[in-house]
Amino acid sequence: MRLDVVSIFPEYLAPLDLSLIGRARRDGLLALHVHDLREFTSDRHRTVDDSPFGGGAGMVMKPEPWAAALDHVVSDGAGPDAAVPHLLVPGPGGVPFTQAMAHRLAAEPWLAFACGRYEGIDERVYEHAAARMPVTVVSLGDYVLNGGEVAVLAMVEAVARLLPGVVGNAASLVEESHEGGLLEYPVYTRPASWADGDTVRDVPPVLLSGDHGAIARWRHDERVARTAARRPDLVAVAATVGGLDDLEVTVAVPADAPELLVLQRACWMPEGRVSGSWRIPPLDEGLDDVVRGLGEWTTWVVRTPSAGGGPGRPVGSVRGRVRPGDPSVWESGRLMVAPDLQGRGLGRALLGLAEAGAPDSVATYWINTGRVSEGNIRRYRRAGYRLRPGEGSFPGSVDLTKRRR
Ligand code: JD8
Repeated sequence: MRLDVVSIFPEYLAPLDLSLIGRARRDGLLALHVHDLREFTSDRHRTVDDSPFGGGAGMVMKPEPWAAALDHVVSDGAGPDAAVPHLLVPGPGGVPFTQAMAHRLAAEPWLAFACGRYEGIDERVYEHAAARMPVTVVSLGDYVLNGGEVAVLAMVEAVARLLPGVVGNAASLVEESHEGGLLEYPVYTRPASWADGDTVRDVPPVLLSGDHGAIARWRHDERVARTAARRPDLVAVAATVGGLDDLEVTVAVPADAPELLVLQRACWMPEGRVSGSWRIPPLDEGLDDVVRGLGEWTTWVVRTPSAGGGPGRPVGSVRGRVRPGDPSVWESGRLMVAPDLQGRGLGRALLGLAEAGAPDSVATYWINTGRVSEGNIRRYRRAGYRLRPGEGSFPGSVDLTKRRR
């Protein structure tokens, strides 16, 4: 990959000589060219800025030096891999930079970055560039910096570390935050028992157990809990389903159990009727069973927007877990949508939410429903599940499985 950066402070990019990115450049895994915008000025004061038309505070970066600099980058880098670069211009008003964007950019042969300063770059420079190459205005986050250099440092590192061979063990790229929608799990190293002054701090015993299945489950549960606590927005995937705007998704806690029990009984009543038996677990269970279930499964509850400070109405729920004893299987269950809100796609979104919580050890998704629940069976088939032959895991039920892509 080739990277070009244009800035009036080229020394700002010096940190990219260091560490993994520095070594990757020396190993030829990527070629980084930093250009000083002032090289492309034509006056003896090497002027790059001027006062803004229409008045206002600060200065604006002039178009001519930028056009000359970008044209130089294009002529200097054009080659068999790419005729023009993808130009990325950092700006507080840009599209958010994300891990997903980093992956997309890492797949491109040539990126160029234009670091603005002052109040920004004359808007006609964006038009000049867009007439020659793809241009994306991108923001590092919802706060204001003094220029684009810091954003470029972060974006170059986030993209370059995804290039083959840059990060020694690629496996460590997998279970990171923002890969797979969950934040990372807590990490520990020696000593297993740390005497921190007069406080002894021990590593969670499961990590010393050698039981990789249990360790995978613990790490997954830590990721879900941490994500729910710190970034509930990351689990709000079902936010806008069938006209149900701004639904709030949280990981259920014991306080949710009474409402979940009500929803559960309401949702399984039809299945009880068609199966001719009320003795099915969701209808048989009491409040204690629901609370115990919250301890054995990760359960998500979807509520309408909280009005007047109190929690909104629970309109759906689903739970998921790694199958005890087999970390390659992810079990989803208790998929429920309030009867008056069924048929809007919330069930499908909830199933996706549960599947998204599966740790990397999982290769197969599993779900179970009543043998006579044609509606559920049809829905799960549409979601890619296959009916397993024979009796399901519970009397009168069927199992369905789906291989993880
Ligand atoms: C590029 C000039 C400063 C911005 C007047 C302060 C990105 N997430 C981000 N926050 N800020 C930037 C950013 C700020 C920049 C430039 C990026 C070029 N400035 C300007 C407008 C208000 N000053 C950024 N990515």
